[in-house]
Amino acid sequence: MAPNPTREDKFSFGLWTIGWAAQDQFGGPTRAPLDVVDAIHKLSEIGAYGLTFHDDDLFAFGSTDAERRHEIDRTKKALEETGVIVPMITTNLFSHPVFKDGAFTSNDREVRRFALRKTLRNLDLAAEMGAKTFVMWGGREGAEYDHAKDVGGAMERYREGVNLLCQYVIDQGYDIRFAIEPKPNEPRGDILLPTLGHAMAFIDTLEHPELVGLNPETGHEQMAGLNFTSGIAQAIEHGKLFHIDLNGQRGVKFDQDLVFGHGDIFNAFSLVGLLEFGGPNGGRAYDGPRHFDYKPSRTEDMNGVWESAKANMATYLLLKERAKAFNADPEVQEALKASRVHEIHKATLNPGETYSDLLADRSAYEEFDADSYFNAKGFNFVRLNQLALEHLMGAR
Ligand code: GLT
Ligand code: MN
Ligand code: MN
Repeated sequence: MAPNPTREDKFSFGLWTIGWAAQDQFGGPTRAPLDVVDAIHKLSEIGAYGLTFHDDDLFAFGSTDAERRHEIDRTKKALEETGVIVPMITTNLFSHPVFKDGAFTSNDREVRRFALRKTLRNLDLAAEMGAKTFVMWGGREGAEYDHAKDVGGAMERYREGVNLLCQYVIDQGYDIRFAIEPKPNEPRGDILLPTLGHAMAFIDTLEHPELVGLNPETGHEQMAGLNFTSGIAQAIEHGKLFHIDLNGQRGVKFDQDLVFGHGDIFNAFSLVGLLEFGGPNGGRAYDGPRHFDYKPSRTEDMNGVWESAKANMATYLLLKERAKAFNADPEVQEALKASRVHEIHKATLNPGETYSDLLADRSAYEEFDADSYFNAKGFNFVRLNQLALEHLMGAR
């Protein structure tokens, strides 16, 4: 049995996830829309602590100020009644036809200016709702055809846009940081900032890199054929894991947005171990929301929607239990030692050692027996991985 989630677990859900009416490219909705007030009450009941949303999830694009205010106020009331919070807000810069060639990087300058205005307005809402993270998923920033987009120019415009948003947050005194969410493709043929690595490099070129980090989505890294635990570990090492979207994906194909763990469970196991315990023997690596960005399958009715929401949290908590047991197992500790995993923390050079000292060190080269690695000195990684699998399966 999975433990019951509590607020301390910091589980949050996008309104667009549990509220997805299940329309897709090939068919209309199979479920009725979910009202935000009902969503908040139900989330509270099942043990989640947060709700997140796009501006357009709460009030339709083009709503009047009065309509907008009405929805904001009834959302705030439900939040007060339940104690649910809004840890993150994001802007819809992808649904309306105006964004068909992107938002901050559309070839059309007027669209770019409109996109910035829409985002600035949504930053005010984020501040009003107390959201500390502002996600930027640029799903329409990209192209289908190489000659249709001057990528260098587009990156300049992306940078110009994000720099402006950072300046606004600073000038308003908002306690908000940005988190860029990479995705390789879909809806565009190729999306700018397709992976965590691309986004990290981009962030380092901004005027206020300290205000901008990452919102990795596990499934998006897999869509690029990448190992998300490794990518997220590199984001942590770079000080850039500001938020996370957890879900499931089975291989390199369309964005499935399955329940967390319903894709590559092995990778999910190592990720939870990393987030909660920093990997074997490490400290807690991430303290922010555990945000599920999944789509309850089109086959499900509302009961199935809530079962799948609970499944995300249950899977996470089960993996956390398993990761803890894995770390505590003396056999695992021995296997880690045999695999020399901890030795990576020892600097390659001695304190103060220079390349001249290294060049003078005969034991490092002339006397070093490289051939002794042939047919001997294995790293025992498979044994370690089997122990991980046995813990994951509850066999230990
Ligand atoms: C959209 C996308 C997600 C992003 C959301 C934030 S919206 O559903 O597929 O991955 O996180 O804009
Ligand atoms: Mn996705
Ligand atoms: Mn996402």
